[in-house]
Amino acid sequence: MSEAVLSLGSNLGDRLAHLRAAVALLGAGVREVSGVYETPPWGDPDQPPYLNAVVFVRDPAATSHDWLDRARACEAAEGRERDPARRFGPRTLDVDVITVWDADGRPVISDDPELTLPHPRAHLRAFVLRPWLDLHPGEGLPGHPPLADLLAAPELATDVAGVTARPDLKLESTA
Ligand code: PH2
Ligand code: MG
Ligand code: MG
Repeated sequence: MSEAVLSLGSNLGDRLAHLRAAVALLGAGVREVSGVYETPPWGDPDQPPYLNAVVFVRDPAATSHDWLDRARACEAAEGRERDPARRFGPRTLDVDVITVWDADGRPVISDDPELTLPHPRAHLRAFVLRPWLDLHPGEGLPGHPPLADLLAAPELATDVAGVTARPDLKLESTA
């Protein structure tokens, strides 16, 4: 069994539709979804604002790389194009594997360049940490202080202030 936290982001086209498509494509593996947040672009300021959310997923059979494959399949389905000149540039859909727990509930630690776990920049990203706080945060980001403490760090104050809840937007219909 494995469990994972995935981060969803979109800043091109119908942003909410892209995030919802990811939840639909991840299917029965999705156990919890966060609220949707409007967030200023991080890492490359010259692009539109993002919608971000976080999902908690579980699948008895999935390995860490299965989560990566599923994340990439979601991105491909939503027409994601990669611009090698802009590492943190705009995108229809980005699905990042933030952290994975194995069958024994232990965090997977990996320096595989294809899938570094936990995600090496998640602790710097209010657009990941704040939506995650909506979920049962568990132990949070392995190897780091609790989510609330990370969000309270002075270095993140500007980013945290820019993260705006969008309760008018929902990832899943409640019907
Ligand atoms: N994703 C990026 C780069 N910058 N900024 C925000 N606010 N949200 C994102 O999801 C995001 C970003 C590349 O993965
Ligand atoms: Mg990303
Ligand atoms: Mg990505």
